Amino acid sequence: MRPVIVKLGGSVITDKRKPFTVKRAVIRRLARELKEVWEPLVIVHGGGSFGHPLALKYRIAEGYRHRKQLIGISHTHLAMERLNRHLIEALQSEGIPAMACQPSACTLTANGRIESMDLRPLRKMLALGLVPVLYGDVVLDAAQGVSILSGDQMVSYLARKLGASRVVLGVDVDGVFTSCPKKDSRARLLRVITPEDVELVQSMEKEARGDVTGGMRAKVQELLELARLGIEAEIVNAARPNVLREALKGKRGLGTMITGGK
Ligand code: IP8
Repeated sequence: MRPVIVKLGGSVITDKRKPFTVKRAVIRRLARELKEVWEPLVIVHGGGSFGHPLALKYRIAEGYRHRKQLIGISHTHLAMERLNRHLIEALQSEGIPAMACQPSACTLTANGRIESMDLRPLRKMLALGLVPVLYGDVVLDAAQGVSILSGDQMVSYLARKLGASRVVLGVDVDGVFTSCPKKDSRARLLRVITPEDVELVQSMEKEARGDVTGGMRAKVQELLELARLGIEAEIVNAARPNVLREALKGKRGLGTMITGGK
């Protein structure tokens, strides 16, 4: 049973200009689109205006350095749980048997990279027909005390471990561009990226404003790990109605494909 793995980007489901604000109508629409996917599904979502401002304020991605960060760790996690709840409720309203999976309770990282993740409960959920919903989270880290685990890294890890049939990342632009399309009108959409495009990936934006886990480059790098193993992924615009649904149902070429060969 090879699941489809989807990431709902924080910029799609939250309003990044306003702290702790969800895009309710978008979440409801995405829940309707996800309802049309018949294969076993694993959903992961990003932090958007819930997790990132707090993670930034308490410098959690840099590791544990001071007791004052503890309350920040607690707040960051709770903010992610709140966002997760919005999503679960919307999915339930569509009849999707969604169930939250708390990454910080089953994952350890070392210097920000997943060292271990107990996937037994998640596999059981899938076998039963439940839809696990995970999220970028603050997690305990063997080397630096704590770290921020991005939804993107989780998607890549889960796809490898679960042998995903399809991986789709929903973002709020049409895919991966030569430069940021929100700032540069000459930005060109890239249709395919392969492991050979090393220079291209290096030239991509390293950081996204207000995000502690990196910009498009980090996403592409995570997905290239998968491409090297023969698991193709696509980055599509989930802010446009029905694009995510079509991508999840198997349509290719709607955004940027990250694949093993052109
Ligand atoms: O938005 C980050 O997840 P991402 C989660 O997938 C937190 O990078 C807690 C900032």
